[in-house]
Amino acid sequence: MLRYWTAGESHGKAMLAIIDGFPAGLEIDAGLIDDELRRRQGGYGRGGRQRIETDRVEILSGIWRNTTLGSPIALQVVNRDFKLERMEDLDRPRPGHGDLTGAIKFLGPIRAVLERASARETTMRVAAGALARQLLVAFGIRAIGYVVELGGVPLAPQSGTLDDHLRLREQSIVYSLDPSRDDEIKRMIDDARKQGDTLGGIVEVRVEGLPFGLGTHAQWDRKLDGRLAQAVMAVQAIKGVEIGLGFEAARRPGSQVHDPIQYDPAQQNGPTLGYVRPTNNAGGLEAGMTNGQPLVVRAAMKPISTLAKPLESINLSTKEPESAAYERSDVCAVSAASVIVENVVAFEVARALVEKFGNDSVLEMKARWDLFSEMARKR
Ligand code: EPS
Repeated sequence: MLRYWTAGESHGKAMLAIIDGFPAGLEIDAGLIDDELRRRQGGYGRGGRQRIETDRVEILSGIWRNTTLGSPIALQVVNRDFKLERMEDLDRPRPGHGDLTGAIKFLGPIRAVLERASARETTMRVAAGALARQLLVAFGIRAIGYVVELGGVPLAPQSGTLDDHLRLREQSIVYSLDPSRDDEIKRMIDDARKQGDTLGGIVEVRVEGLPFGLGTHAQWDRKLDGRLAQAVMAVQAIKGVEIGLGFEAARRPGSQVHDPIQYDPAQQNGPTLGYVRPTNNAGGLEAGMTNGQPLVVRAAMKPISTLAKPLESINLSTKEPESAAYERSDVCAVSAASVIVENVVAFEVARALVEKFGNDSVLEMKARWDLFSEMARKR
């Protein structure tokens, strides 16, 4: 099984990830991991911390001569803002953060909880995902994440190819596919900053080139839709996950939801095997399995809970009402969330890929992929 864990506190020495079950024989480009880390640090609305950090991955194990060994891969990103030993505790929990609940649950300081609850940890989810997507690319599978709504303003994805979308996203300061709206969005984020407020939004991830049959209908904890929902929902500040039409499907009759099945022999060598669908309302998943269509996942991010103009809270020492604590933070991290969700989704897809085609070596996976494609075309 391909899986990973992370470790590290926001202002501790370093952030770490251990990736276990990664197949042997894949050439890895660490620069591609750094590219994703850099993107995660960007997007208009980030705070002072990102001017301190320049996240770069160090590969500590599992890779030899740029090639995976099949043994656990350890990744590290050093925190430049390493100051945990000198940091004070907080006494006024911030509504929306884990401060109050964590301090009570662990019977300890708020600092002990917030350091790990911090979205700094997503550095390593991105690093693990950016590694896993190199495996996907070896099979012609590509993912893209972008912002589709910010502060309540829709930024509708334009039609076009994945490469068109990559170019548009590159131009946008908030990683949307509609850079013409950037000025308006920038003003909105600036206003929120002036008012000591924060903004949330919605991000979308699209994965193309997926074969039929990743995931399974057969058991609840192996259904790919379920796994994606768990992985995405577990990203800091995410409050909702949708696949394909998502909640909108509940509002329409079945005839306007389900994607008709057609056959086009000209496409039988592509991921659809010729079974084309005029719509993709299912978002690439039926019964927890990929159906040859692009995977489409959306996630809703709440506004960051650290407010420069703090909300009402209680001083835990005196139990008297006081404003919540304020620590340096971001005004809007929805762009960063698009990078995080993109890489988290990529990891889950890679996990499902090795479950179907094996995780000993990339060579064996490729042979099994080819055999399956041939057999599936004849089905
Ligand atoms: C965060 C608070 C801020 C953010 C941080 C998440 O950190 P600091 O307290 O050091 O200013 O910048 O996010 C990151 C450091 C990051 O790399 O994304 C929080 O409380 O969740």
